[in-house]
Amino acid sequence: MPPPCPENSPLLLGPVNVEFSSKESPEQTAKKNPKVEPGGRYHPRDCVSSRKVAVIIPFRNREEHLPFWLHYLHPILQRQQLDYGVYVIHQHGNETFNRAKLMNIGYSEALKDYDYDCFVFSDVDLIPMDDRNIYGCFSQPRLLGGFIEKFNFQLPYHTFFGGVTSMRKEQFLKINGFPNNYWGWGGEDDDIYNRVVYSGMHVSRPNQEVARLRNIPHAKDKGNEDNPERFDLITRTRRTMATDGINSLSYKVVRTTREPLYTNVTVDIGKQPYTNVVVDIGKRS
Ligand code: UD2
Ligand code: MN
Repeated sequence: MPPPCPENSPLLLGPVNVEFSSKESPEQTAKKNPKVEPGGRYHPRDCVSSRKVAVIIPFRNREEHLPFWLHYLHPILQRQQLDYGVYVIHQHGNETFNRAKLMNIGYSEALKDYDYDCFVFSDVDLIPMDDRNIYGCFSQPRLLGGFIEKFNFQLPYHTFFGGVTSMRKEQFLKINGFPNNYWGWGGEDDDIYNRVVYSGMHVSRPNQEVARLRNIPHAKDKGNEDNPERFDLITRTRRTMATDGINSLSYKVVRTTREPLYTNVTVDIGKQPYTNVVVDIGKRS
């Protein structure tokens, strides 16, 4: 049996040049990463990694972004000497998007494959600019993408916990996972932040030099309109987090496929149980 991997990987290169003009097909990326196994699994061959990481990506209709993510991340994750798997959790159908619920599903589905002890939750459109930003877990939940180009490489606000985050299995269970009831854009990241703090933990971040990311610019998606309930919902996390989360998760897997560079899990997550349709009756004259 090979020796344990060193505390700090000797393979790291530091800054990574990230740009979104040249397009490489996933087939070409797969050829360049021959050690990545079907389903997007990898483990170092010459040492035993102590970091068993499932990377979870919530997904729908972003076929143009995923190839960039795969192209940049696979080489980085290998240089970080992680024992990892990549899970693209694909929301089936046209109902309103639900990022946080897809993350919960990713956690559950990944654990059916392997004894992962660490979960990285990443938007499909965010790419790290330095391989010293380790996609692993730490003594506190971690914000891996604190300094993003679209926010001028500054934290957008002190309690920001969106983009790319990581949590150990115990940390994730301590907060009862993520909320399942944020349909549409926004708020779910702040709810997750609340859960972390209400559970007696705090958010750690790598330093600003290392935790810089580029975002792939995009327009707003159809089916992920701003959630008008979000301001209200995030005031209630303390009450809702015990009953809404990984302990109340329900979904149906439509299909799981092992692609060369990732595992695709297509899921039926149901739909928002009710919508706040504002009916303007107007004034009758
Ligand atoms: C911000 C946050 C993000 C999340 C979101 C609100 C940053 C850097 N990121 O991103 O973490 O909190 O606001 O929900 O501030 N997606 C699809 N298909 C869709 C819609 C979303 O695949 O139709 C996935 C995809 O992985 C995407 C992610 O969900 O990257 C977040 O959605 P977004 O990119 O529209 O939101 P954005 O950029 O405002
Ligand atoms: Mn985005």
